[in-house]
Amino acid sequence: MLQHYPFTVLPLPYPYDSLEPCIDTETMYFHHDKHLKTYVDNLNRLLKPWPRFHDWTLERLIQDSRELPEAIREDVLKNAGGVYNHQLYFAGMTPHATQPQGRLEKALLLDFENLEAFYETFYQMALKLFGSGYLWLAADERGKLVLLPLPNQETPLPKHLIPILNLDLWEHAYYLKHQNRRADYIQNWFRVINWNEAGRRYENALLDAILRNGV
Ligand code: MN3
Repeated sequence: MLQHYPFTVLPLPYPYDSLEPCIDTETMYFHHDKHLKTYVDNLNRLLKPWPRFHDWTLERLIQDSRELPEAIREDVLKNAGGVYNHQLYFAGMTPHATQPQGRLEKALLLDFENLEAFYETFYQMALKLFGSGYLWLAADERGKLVLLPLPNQETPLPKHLIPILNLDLWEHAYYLKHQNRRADYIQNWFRVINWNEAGRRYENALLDAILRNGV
């Protein structure tokens, strides 16, 4: 994600209705065209009077937020997080059935024993997350996987963790179809995870670790 100001709403990588019946068309439309767009518009509005940040990527705005003027720091962080997290969430789903493969599959088996245990741990943590936020699958600097609940639009980046996959647990992500039944939403999301995209992100995380630490 090397975009910078002015940020745009990236189109969904699949049709709005293609995740049915797991995620309904109306939710996808509102979530992508309204919720994400609001974060994009807010971020552009905040950055407009500050040309020296116009070549900053989303990652940099989040990671180096301490360098931002205090007047806009918190709001930029919130809205850059909102854009970053939603782009990851939408890219992390697909209408095509996928399974963890390659190095990511090996890492999941190493850290969770088997895939069922991974899904069960993820499920329990996603159920428990209080209020609005995301549950993250992320990799640390040595490639070890961690599950991390974060509130609101926080991201794992400031913790030196590389995001692999995230589940949006704000009610707007599921309320229209599932109302208060978060458990059903989590189970349905499991069926549309884009493991190819997650695997690609994990490979890149490992590559970054090698480049950083030397072979
Ligand atoms: Mn959302």
